[in-house]
Amino acid sequence: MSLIIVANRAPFRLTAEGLVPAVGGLATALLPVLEARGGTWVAAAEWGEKGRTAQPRQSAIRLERVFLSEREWQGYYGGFSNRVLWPLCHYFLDKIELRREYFQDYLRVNRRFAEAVVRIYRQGDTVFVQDYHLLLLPGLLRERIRGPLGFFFHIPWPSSGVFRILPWGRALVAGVLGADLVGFHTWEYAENFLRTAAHYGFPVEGNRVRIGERTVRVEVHPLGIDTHRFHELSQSPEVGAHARSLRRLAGVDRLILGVDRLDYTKGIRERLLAYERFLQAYPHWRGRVAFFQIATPSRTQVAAYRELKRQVDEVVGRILGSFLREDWVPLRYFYQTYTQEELSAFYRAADVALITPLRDGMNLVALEYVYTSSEGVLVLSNLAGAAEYLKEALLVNPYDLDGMAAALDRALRMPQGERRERLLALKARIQVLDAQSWADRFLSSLEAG
Ligand code: ADQ
Repeated sequence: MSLIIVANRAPFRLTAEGLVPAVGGLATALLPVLEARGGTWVAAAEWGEKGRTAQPRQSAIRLERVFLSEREWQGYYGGFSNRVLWPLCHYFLDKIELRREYFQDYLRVNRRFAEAVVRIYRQGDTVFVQDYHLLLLPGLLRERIRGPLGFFFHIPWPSSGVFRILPWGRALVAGVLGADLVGFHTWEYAENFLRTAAHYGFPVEGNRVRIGERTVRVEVHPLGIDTHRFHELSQSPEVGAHARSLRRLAGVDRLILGVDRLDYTKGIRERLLAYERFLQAYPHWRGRVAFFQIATPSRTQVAAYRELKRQVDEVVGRILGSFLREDWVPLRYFYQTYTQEELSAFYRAADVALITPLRDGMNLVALEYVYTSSEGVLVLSNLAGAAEYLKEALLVNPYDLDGMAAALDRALRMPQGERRERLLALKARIQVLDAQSWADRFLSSLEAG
């Protein structure tokens, strides 16, 4: 019996040799189980004409494409997923653009995904659906398949009062309840979901929700990282040499690092403002610290993301304008994508990681930093899912600029003994959250059902 994984995107890159695994949370977590059990990944078609028929190089895995018109993609992905659900679930209510056409495209595309799954489904297969792009899919599949059906939501499920802003809220919750098992990163999200379901009239008892004759289980399964891979990177001599060259580039005693997709949920602008305030309030650090902020280009078609880029560029320019000296560059801003090795060199070079999203489902960068660093301090937003697990980090409120500036000062002054102790405790917690064990835990619970 094989496994069918359904996600908006496929975890592959197209190369001259065909499709090879991409680097990333979902690829790491799910490709090994898919390869071990054999099965299919269903995703929206990408890579244009060239990639129309390419198949993954791993022989046990097949890719099933869902072909969408440009208009459908814009409405379903650019529209309902990224202009409605994404801002709503991260509590950015003023960024929501509620439009009926977006929902119609979202429904149409979820139906297309359902047809693709039904085409390849065989009795006894397990189906595992990913994330906010496909909320309606479990409901659409339930009528047509019998076997175990799981759903995992990777971003925060907001409080029911916020979710109810959506005119289609009930239909979306009923869609999710098509699954047998629904997973979230934290208890907060699971409880929010249960309250939302209760609000729409679905009976809730403990972690179970009834819909018609069926009972749906809701569980918490936090996703982690590939701990084996990041341990290797933490030991690699090449990565170490690159880390040393980054420190030479910084040219100061202490290096601070931020790494994010350029997304308004990640709190990049607020973090830069906090750094500016830190340099004002703790002037003795001037000339002795440098901040490297890496931002990966993301969703550049959406106006809110272009506006964010403008705002971040402006603050970067202002900080450099106020503080840059001939012998000191207080801030470097890298607007680009890196390989995992390159990113790890930044992690190893940094004395402090400032990971301060305004909201975040989990935040894997925080885990990657801790696992790769040997003496660093993690300053983490208490509004990231990861904060529920990483108790030994310095937790901050990402909206409180003074609080963040003070935490940065404390992190930079922390004695070596305390840094090591906290880091060891954090590494132990992250080991338990390993990405592959996440997939095993979720699937065994689903199949034990
Ligand atoms: P994201 O919002 O993308 O994921 P995150 O969990 O931090 O956030 O994952 C980002 C990944 O991208 C990390 O593995 C990181 O290494 C990589 N990355 C970031 N910047 C990069 C760069 N410049 N170059 C190369 N790689 C870069 C969503 C949710 C999260 C949730 C995950 C998984 O928003 O809350 O943790 O899914 O469920």
